[in-house]
Amino acid sequence: MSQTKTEILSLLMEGNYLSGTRLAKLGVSRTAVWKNIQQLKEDGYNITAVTNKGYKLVEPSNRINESLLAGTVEKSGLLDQLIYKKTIDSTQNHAFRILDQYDGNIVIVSGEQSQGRGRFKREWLSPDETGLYMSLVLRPAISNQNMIVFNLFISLAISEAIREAAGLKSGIKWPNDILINDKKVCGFLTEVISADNIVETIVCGIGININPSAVTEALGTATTITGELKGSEFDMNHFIDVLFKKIEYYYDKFLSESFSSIKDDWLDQAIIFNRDLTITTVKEKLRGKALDITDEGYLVILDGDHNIHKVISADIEI
Ligand code: BT5
Repeated sequence: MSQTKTEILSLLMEGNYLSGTRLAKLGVSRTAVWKNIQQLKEDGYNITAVTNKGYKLVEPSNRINESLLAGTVEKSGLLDQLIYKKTIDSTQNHAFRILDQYDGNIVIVSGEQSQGRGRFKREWLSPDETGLYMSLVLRPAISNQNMIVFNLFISLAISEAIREAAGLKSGIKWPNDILINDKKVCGFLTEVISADNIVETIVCGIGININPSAVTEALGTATTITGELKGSEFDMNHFIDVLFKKIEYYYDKFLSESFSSIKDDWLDQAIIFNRDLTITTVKEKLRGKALDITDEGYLVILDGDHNIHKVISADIEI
């Protein structure tokens, strides 16, 4: 991703006409500027050129694209590196392939995945240009024990971003889904590399359905942000901006504070309480109701025989 393209985009996003002279101050030739403008158009930006005035951004792109993401990563206090692929097997797999090649925190994003994966080798359907598929590579150096609540912070970050930027009432289905109207709009999975009881690397893969597709519709259990908006305006730039800011905010909080600092907000958005649940853990299948979540991140379940169970990871059917 060229620095020039990001700079041109941020100048255009300011909303004024950009003359050739102004753009040439970037230290590149007019031809290079023109080429970058063509690439931005390919990324879905509607840019016009008016004689004697210069280029103007008529409408920002509503597609997830490298230029947009590069600008976001540049502003980020959390992320040092963006890796963008038009298509890939899985951003999660790619993260594991390349994480030793870079220091710092990385985000890998792809326009589509041919082998997107969920937990327990399940599939994550990732059709072209309909979703945000990304993996965050983070280097926390915390104890394994402290890692347990990570998903709680991330789930709140994603759900808040959807609520704030899209105005939709999303809800957190513990442990790793975000739903709208009881249908899955986002799934994430967290994998770690740890040694001597210290988590060295977190690889958190997040899939968010943005636009409807036949593939996800066929699932029957999935939904998308623009599908739920039913034609109301959706600003992709704003959504990406808010999402990355929320992730940064809640990741900082995760590193410095306990779950109790966000528990009330998390409970407000959780949708697993006051309903009958079927909970499948590695050990057993339970039917019951969720009573609470502990500060350590355990979900407290009351089963039909009035026994209390504390579960750390499970699949939940609502
Ligand atoms: C998850 O697993 O929900 C975690 C999904 C993580 C996907 C991201 S995308 C970027 C990164 N790269 C990857 O390869 N993966 C991550 P799980 O809880 O196991 O849910 C999987 C189940 O969700 C499937 O069995 C389907 O029932 C359903 N599903 C599959 N694709 C879906 C989609 N696009 N939208 C909603 N539900 C889907």
